[in-house]
Amino acid sequence: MQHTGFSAGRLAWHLCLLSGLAVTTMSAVAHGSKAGDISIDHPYAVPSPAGSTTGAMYFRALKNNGEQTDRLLGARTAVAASVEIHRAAMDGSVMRMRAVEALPLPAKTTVKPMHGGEWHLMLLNLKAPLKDGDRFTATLHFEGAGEKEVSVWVQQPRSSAAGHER
Ligand SMILES: [Cu+2]
Repeated sequence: MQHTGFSAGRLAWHLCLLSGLAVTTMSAVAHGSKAGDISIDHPYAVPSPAGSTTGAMYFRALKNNGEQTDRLLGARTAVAASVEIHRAAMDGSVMRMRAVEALPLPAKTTVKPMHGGEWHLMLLNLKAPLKDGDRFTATLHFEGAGEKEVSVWVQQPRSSAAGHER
């Protein structure tokens, strides 16, 4: 599914565009957890724009400490009707994002699915706006590591994947 062509997607795309501009220092305040071999570093979401029912969720990092490739297959949360994994890519001079079936987590590798970067989780049909300072739980589904419930912090973007090494 392409984002372009329906209004919710356009708003969500806006969100990504705007958040990509904010490149400052990440706060020292963070949280994390583990699911099997996967270290889940600081799940967060950005405040949803007024009038939007779409949100975007990120991680400061997902690190696969294991010897086997794993994949994030999806997530569910009470705050949204559904969650999609989205990948952004340049299409000529336009950034487009589309739903993909999984976010690959190669063995012994750290992936940084931060805002402004290649990956995010799109929260569709939010039950209520996501406000700065909110926290909500989401259950992540990894192919190898299984399911893990995490706390997601809603915050204004403080840094971005742009310019970070993978
Ligand atoms: Cu998206």
